[in-house]
Amino acid sequence: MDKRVVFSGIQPSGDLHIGNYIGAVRQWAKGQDAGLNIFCVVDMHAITIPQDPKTLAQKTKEISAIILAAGVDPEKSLLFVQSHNPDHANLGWVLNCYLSMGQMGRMIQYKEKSEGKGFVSVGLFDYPALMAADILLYDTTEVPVGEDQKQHVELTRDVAERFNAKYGETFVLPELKIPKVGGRVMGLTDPSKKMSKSDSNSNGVVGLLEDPGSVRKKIMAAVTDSGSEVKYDWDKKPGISNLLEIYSQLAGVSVSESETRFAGLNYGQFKTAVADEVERFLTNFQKKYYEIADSEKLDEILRNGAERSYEMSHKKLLEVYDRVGFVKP
Ligand code: ATP
Ligand code: LTN
Repeated sequence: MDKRVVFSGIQPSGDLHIGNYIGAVRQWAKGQDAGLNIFCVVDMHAITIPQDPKTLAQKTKEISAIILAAGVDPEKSLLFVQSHNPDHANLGWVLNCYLSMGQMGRMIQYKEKSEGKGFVSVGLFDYPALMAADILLYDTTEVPVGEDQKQHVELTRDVAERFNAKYGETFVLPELKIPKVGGRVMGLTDPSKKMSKSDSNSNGVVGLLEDPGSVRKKIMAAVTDSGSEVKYDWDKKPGISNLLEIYSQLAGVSVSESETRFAGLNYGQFKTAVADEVERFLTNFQKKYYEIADSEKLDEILRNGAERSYEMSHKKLLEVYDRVGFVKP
């Protein structure tokens, strides 16, 4: 049996964009034919910063449907909402007690998200303990995430090692898996910065549920570089290189194949071809999304995912409780 266990999570905050699709969600779908694949919509992580309750509920459903529309198949993979399985918070608490304030204070995400804020929750500081619990409950071997999550996966390995050394082999040490291509889709208005949900300039971001017509305008207005040749060269032509990557990822061809296709075209003609491809992709994607979002199946899939995840996680939680000396009820 394939012992590979893949676990990844995504927060139900903000609007998902093609960077999230290419760099994360689509990669999940691609890998799901081998091993056990578990994907979690991490609503408990989302409330580490203030959220409007109605929006959080709506985004939780929306992101779940997006994950399914991107090809994650509930027959092959598990998809569930973090707050539906109480084991995550319970193990998070235990792991809290094996993590030091010093180590947590060094987390870059915490520093970035707390900077300049009047109110910083203890939850934001403690975010990585809950993330470690998510991962360690399932004997996860691989965590496909972006570069920005590297430090959190390293912390997960550290706490697992510390626990194993004290109590005996309990947790499997997970490996970080950053996608080789598409790991960093850049913004359309500033190709030196990654496309990001929290970008204040929405012209740089292509939302997955955005009107394909207005996305077309954004692509046509995307920042290009000096010169006139369509060439893949991140140093000299970051704007063109980013569009070439987006095109090749969505059209399913290599970057060099795309370069050959566009040889001899000017920037305007090239952008029209990219806009056609993005528009085609979004139209198809949104059709699938609305079929799923409008059906009653979604709730059933999430309920089923939570039940199946609990069957696995609860065994691990009870093992941990036993190790630390909690008596059985
Ligand atoms: P924010 O900017 O608010 O932090 P985000 O757009 O970076 O949000 P996350 O929720 O942090 O999105 O990330 C969800 C997943 O999408 C992660 O695995 C992350 O690595 C991936 N991801 C985010 N932005 C990009 C991008 N521009 N290119 C490729 N992958 C991305
Ligand atoms: N911190 C991640 C989301 C996340 C996650 C996880 C990813 C929460 N728990 C477990 C992988 C495994 C983020 O912000 N992208």
